[in-house]
Amino acid sequence: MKQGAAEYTSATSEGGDVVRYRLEAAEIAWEIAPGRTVRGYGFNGQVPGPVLEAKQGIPLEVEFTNRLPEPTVIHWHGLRIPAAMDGTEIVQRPVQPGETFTYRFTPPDAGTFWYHPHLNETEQLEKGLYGALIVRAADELTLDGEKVLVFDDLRVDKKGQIAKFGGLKDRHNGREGNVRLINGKSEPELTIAAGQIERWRIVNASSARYVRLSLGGLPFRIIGTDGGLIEAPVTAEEVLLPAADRVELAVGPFEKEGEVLNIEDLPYNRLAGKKGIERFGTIRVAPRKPSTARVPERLREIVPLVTADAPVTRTVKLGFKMSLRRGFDFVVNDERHHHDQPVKVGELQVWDVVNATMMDHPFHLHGFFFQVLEVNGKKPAWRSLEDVINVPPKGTVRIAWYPDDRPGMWMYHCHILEHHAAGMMAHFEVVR
Ligand SMILES: [Cu+2]
Repeated sequence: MKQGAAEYTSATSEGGDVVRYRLEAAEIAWEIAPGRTVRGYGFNGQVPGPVLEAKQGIPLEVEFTNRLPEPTVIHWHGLRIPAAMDGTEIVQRPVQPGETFTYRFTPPDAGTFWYHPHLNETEQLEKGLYGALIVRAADELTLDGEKVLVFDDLRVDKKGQIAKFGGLKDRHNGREGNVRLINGKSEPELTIAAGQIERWRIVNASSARYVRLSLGGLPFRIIGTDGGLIEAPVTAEEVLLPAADRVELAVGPFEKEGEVLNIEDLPYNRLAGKKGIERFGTIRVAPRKPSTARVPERLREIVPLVTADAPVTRTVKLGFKMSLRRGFDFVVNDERHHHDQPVKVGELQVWDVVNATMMDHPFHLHGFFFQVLEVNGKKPAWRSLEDVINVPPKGTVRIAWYPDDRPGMWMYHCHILEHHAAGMMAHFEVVR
């Protein structure tokens, strides 16, 4: 599962260390399985793009060159960085074919993030433009090993190529695939030594698929989500990853050497077509090795943003609307590509995200973490920092977030890429 290294330098400049990468997007022959190649897009010739390793509080520079036949921009999903570096079409002119743009920012939080285009996403991500970005803390929790696993699904047609977009049906349901990939490969085998515990950083880069992840039905410990570590490990046998979501797990120890476990996506009905159990890959338990890993009982403290029943400052309604021209639209507050009210720096936000439709939508806020206060009136079992949360059909999720001093244009949207494209998005300004 080794991913090719990006060009990487950690150079010393006047202000101290800078981590530098060079990324190039181009058309590639993407080998999804031995002897099975599709025409796709890649960063530095590979899918996923290289794992970018940044350091918390140390500037990161990514010199991006677009060698695609179409414009693009690169969004740094989950990073709390200045608006101008968010990599969307509202904060920068798209990078045209042949052009180079350098992103510069200092990642403030340790965790598992990802990068992907924010233009023509339904095509560019499907073709393979995505990669993980790890921000490491100086005092990182290290276990016996680490894996970065980017999940995706791809719809391959009878000719063995990436299928053409499925029109209104895909626009409605979101495009799900018939080939399931981990790190760009169809159903790979991962290995972990018996007796060891590893830190697995997982990103769901699918266009629309919700991955209800199971590792052979055996328990694992959830240790982190979108915004880094949670307060204490949570033992679970499955975890739901809506499109664009991340989770960090402490996996193992497994006891039986030679055992093969399925990495599965369990049935989940997001009311856009049911699926059964589908396999993403396997885990082979390798010969036993000694373990020095210890998963602490306390991982971190997350100070609650809201202590009492804070008043709701905004309602965001995710909706569906018939349209004479387009058949239907997905909307926010009854509007496609909604222009929402500004938010003032320093003013606590409590938002009710209301899903007025009959299907799930993964709500994503750019550039800021939120805390989930309630899902359908119920407090979540544990506290976390998130930038993606599933809003169940006809349900309401109450979130709280704090606009720190990063004025500029920001967005929120449904991260089912087809719904975003069909209008379920909004932009708003953070003002001083
Ligand atoms: Cu949606």
